[in-house]
Amino acid sequence: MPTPDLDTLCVNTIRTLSMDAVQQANSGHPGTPMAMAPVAYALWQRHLRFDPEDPIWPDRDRFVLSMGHASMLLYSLLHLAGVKAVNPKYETLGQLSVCLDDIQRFRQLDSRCPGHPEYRWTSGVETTTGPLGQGVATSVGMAIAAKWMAAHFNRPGFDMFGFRVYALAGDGCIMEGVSQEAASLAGHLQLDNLCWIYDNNRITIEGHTDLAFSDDVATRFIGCGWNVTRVGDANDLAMLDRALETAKKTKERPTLVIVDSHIGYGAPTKQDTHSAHGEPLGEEEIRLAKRFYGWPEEAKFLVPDGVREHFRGGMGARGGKLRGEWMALFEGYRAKHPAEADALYRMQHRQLPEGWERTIPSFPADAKGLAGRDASAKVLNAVAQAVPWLLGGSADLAPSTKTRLTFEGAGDFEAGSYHGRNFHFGIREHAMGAVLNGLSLSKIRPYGSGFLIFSDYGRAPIRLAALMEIPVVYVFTHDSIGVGEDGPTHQPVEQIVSLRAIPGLVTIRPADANEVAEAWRVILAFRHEPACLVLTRQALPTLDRTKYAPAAGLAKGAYVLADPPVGDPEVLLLATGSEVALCVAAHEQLGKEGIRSRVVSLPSWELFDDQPREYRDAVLPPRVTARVSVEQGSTLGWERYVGSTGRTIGMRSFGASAPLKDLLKKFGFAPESVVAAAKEQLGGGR
Ligand SMILES: Cc1ncc(C[n+]2csc(CCOP(=O)(O)OP(=O)(O)O)c2C)c(N)n1
Ligand SMILES: [Mg+2]
Repeated sequence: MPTPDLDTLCVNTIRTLSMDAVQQANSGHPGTPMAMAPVAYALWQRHLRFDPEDPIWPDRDRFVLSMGHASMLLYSLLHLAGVKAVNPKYETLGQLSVCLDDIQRFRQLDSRCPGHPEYRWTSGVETTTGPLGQGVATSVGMAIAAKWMAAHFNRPGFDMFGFRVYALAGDGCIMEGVSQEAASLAGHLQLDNLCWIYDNNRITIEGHTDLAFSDDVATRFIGCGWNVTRVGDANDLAMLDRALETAKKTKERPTLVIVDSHIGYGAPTKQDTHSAHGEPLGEEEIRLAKRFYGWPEEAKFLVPDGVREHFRGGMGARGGKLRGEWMALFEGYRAKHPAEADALYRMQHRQLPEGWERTIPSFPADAKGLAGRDASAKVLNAVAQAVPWLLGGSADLAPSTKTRLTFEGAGDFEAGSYHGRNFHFGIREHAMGAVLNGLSLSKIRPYGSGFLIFSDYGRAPIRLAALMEIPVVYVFTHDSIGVGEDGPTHQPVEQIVSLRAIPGLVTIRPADANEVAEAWRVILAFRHEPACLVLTRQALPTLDRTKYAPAAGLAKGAYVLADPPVGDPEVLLLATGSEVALCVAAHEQLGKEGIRSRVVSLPSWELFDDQPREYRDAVLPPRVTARVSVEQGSTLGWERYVGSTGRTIGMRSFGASAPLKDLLKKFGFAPESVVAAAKEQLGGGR
């Protein structure tokens, strides 16, 4: 049994490291690490199945610090537990993930201890947190992943998966709507492997929570099907133990542990005040707090003898043993179930099964054509059979987005029946995004779908996916005024350009069924990029690829689809998605009038901008300055391709509710408009 003194010593080391780091950085949040140190300590040291020697062991328990501002709590733990660094090739390195120097350079350039925890930058950080509520919502995705992976991979005698997911939440996390969406989903799905610990300190930035929050949180969660338990004092390690044991024993319900704590615990004047939240304590306050802890008052960044050893003997020994057993089990699994073991390996390394691309269909030319969403349904259903860990669903719009996996055995992911591959996120776009992140962080290949207009509802997790460099796939349909009668509330205008503005996110708006197929080929090969596939509701002609260039050009983001039969082009017509066919029609018309135009299909700005200059100049020759872009969305940003003298045809207002043909006329999306713009670009004289 660990002696109580060593426990207290460890807890106070977490506290003082956090205070010292924030003070040295002269920025950060000391109060919550000071208050929650015993809670995190009890969890890590006595419960978490985590081996510091291998922080990516697949069946490890997950720990999410949803109140990312308390990052020093996590960094102190990572350091004291001796968590090792992992490189981008998923190799565990000998060195520490967070060394004392990183802590001393908290919030400084290149330190492994940035202001908020960042996945992929600091090993042992399971997800990036900071935007409140995201962490807890993401933890639901991780818990779902654990359930699915257990259902998919476990075999008699081989319990390969059974990990639990813990998240620490603050008042802010519980106030944010996304946590409610996620909690509702978690309760519905009966995720008994999930435990949130709510730091009920009643303090946020502006002061006491009485200012803005009077929910009965316990009742709220009970209403969502959760098991709720309380710990009246964050320093009560025995009670914390009991609560965590109860959580483990609870079946068919997630658990919320409400812990009453004192922000800035031990700080003589700042405890229980909001000034312990977002600013350094100050040297004098720190001295007095250290005195209260029985700590050497002048010592800084002190890790007393025995602390690291105590972590090693507790969490380290337990985690090491568990991981060793798992590795041995995996060897047996590999011998007995080689195909599953191979799948597991590929999944963990973000690889796909051999030959998966061969399942991608191609589509014959067809003037009547196919809606982008219908083409996508065909491609998705083909590739999903080759990639068993490709799973996803919709925020209640699968019949419209056509993302349902319909083949034999695909099934539904439901409470108590966790092997299905079709998810039902309910009308919860925001939580859907966070759950997708949690699935992807657990190495499942997830997709989520909805109407493009509602991408705004889930924008925060989309942004985080890009920041974390995880390959989440979004299928956004009903991508323009093409929606027609539903009107301006449902017609996206500024959504595509706002998604393009997110660094690292790849957006693709394909022009026809074969571009949709190529888009899936590109997207599924991604290992570190999230992607948005932007698709039409209405039919698009399937272009005759014997006449026009192959759709494989999509992989480069833009390609020359059609050129004049003879001579160099004098005007360039650039378009994405449904407007490509429009430009093709204009091109044919211009040709009849002796005007040499080139049609460039430009489905993905991001992919195109990544190409070498020679390729970009070959597609968009700099000497041809007569240029027209056509996209049924905001024109913002198209200047980068048409230049300051080019013409942009797009949306400069919201749409309207009417049949599509009337909208096309009203907003100027007709071949004649493109022809007229092209002529105008050529000086009007032609
Ligand atoms: C979505 C979001 N909104 C606002 C903020 C800014 N913010 C950071 S911490 C905080 C207060 C959080 O209070 P609480 O969760 O109770 O944490 P505590 O002060 O108790 O540590 C706010 C508003 C944020 N990080 N994320
Ligand atoms: Mg609080």
